[in-house]
Amino acid sequence: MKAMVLILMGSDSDVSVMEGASAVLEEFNIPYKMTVSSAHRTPDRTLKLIQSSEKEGIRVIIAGAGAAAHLAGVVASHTTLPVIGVPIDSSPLNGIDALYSTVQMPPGIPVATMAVGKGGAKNAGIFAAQILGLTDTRLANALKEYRKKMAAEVVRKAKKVEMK
Ligand code: RP5
Repeated sequence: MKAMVLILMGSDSDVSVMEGASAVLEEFNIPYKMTVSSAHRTPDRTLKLIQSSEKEGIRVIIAGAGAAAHLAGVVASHTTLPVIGVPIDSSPLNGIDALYSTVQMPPGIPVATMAVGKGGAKNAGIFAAQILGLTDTRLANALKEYRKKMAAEVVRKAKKVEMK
């Protein structure tokens, strides 16, 4: 099946975090591609990936990076596809650097910035599913079910805590 989401990350050292996004896409049966490209170390590769993604029919791009994280912003500057940014806590500043670099985009070039780290990557997958769900009833219904299951799980856990 043709990929609908591209997951990019700045380094292979980001993969354990970004798997939070790919796991969600798999759960919702959304075809995706995942690769490494750095805004700083491989700027040409990053541009080529964005250009080929547009041609291949990718609908959403998720970009995760740590440190002076410019990947999501650079990707957004080259495309009008929605870009979801995941700041990664991989540097001595524990992701505060990546958060500021990703979230503080200049007016005109938005990046939908998620929380720092694995939780943010998971939310990036869900947010991509929500975007695709706007034009896909099956997916929209699956997202509603996902919420219901999550709520049921909280109640189950609450009961366990109350029994203690
Ligand atoms: C960023 O620098 C990457 O996204 C990664 O989070 C961080 C460290 O990269 P490596 O030195 O591990 O390749 O560009």
